[in-house]
This record gives sequence, structure tokens and C-alpha cells, in this order.
Amino acid sequence: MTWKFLTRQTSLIWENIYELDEAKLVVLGVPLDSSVTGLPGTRLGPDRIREEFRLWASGYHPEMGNLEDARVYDVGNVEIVPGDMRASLERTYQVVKGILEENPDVKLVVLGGEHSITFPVVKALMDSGKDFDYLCFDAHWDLLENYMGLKESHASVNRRIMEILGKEKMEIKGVRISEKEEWELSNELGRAKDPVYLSIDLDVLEGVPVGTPVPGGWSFEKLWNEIKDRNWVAVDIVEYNPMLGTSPVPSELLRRFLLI
Ligand SMILES: [Mn+2]
Repeated sequence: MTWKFLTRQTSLIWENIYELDEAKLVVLGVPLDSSVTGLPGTRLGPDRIREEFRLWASGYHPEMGNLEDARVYDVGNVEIVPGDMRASLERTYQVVKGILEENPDVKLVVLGGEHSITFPVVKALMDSGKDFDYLCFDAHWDLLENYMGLKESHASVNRRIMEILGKEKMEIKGVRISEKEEWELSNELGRAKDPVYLSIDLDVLEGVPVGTPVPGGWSFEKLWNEIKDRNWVAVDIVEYNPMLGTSPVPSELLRRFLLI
């Protein structure tokens, strides 16, 4: 594993006691907020989620098990190039590719950052030979061809994924607001079958501080019931913006993904 493009001085959820090639789960942060439309701050998400995990998370759940049994390796954060969206996404791709070369069976838990980071993670998994469908929870379809000319925008991330994965392997749930072309295109999407890549844009929920908030969101329990029995190869938790407030939701999702 090359540590190029990683900031190892970042806060980790804990000191790693296994090597990367012994891990069952890898945690990776991608602190990007270059294309956020509203207030910036999602770059602070990965380390804040880790901090809140340390403050609030219990290592045991009666149905899910014990965190001490999870073989988790936290690789730190991708080193973002300020102001250069494409370079930052390319680095994310290279880092995920490198992780999978060292440990092809590891499951990934990716902490955003804005939703744009999902594309390079999905692409790196595909290029590493993984076969999976894509299940996304979001208040928006994120299916725009581009947003103000930017194809890498968070508002276009599911369109980019559609181009490489195919419509029939994609499902997006929880949408409440989007453009007409996106609603039309969404009719062509399929149903995601296991194993899946789970992408959780926290704006699907009510009350979590996010880059692009929409009222009328789901409850945490509704979201958890949708995902708890799914077989996943990787999951991302994106769009948390700690500059707008705080929420126990991202760190609790992290805890549950590490436990199950
Ligand atoms: Mn989104």
C-alpha cells in the first residue's frame, strides 16, 4: 500500500492494532467540499464523525455484536488538493485502488465530504473486479448531466455512476426535490440487488446538518430498517456539515457499520 495522497496525521477512530491486510473493514475519510452549493463545511465531516464516535459510541449492541471483534483499520484521510476538484477525486480513486490491491476482500466505510466523492470510490471498486449494485439514499436524484458546467458536481454524482454501472443496477430512495430531467431519467432506474454499494447522503434524513437541506426527511429508524439486512461491499456516509450544527446520526451509522 502506498501512503501517497493520504494525510496520516489526521485523527483516527483508534490506533490500528491490525495491519491493513488483516482487516475486515477499512475506514477512509475524504474531506472534500469543493463543489458544495450552499454553505461550505463538509470537509470537516470525516474527523468530526470520528471525534463524535469516540465521544458517544458504545462498542456493544445486543443484536449486532461487539466492536472488539471487528477488525477495523482506519487509513486516515485522502489529502485533498484545495480548489482542484478533479485532482482530489483522482487521488480518492488511487487511494481506494491501493487499499483493494493490498486487501481485496476488505469492506470499505468511507466518510465524506460532499457526495461527489462516491464516484471515484465506485469506479475503483469496479476496476478492482468487484460486482455489485448501487443503492443510494438521498433527498435529490443527483442525476444532472452537469451543474453549472461541472460534471463532477455533487448534483451529478449519480449520473456519472449511471454511465459506468448502468441504470438497471441502480436504485435511489428518499428523493423529495430535483429537476424535471432528473425525475424523467429516474423512471429508467432499476432495483438494487445484493451485494450493494450503499451511498448515504445524510440529506435523506430530517434534522441532520448537511450541505443541501430539504424538509420532510426520513427518520433514522426508517433509514436503518432499509439497510440493516443488506449485504454490502462498501458504504459511504456523505454531506455531514459540522459547521451548521451537530448530530449523533453520522457517528451512530459508523458504529453500526463497524459492528455488523
Ligand atoms: Mn446527494
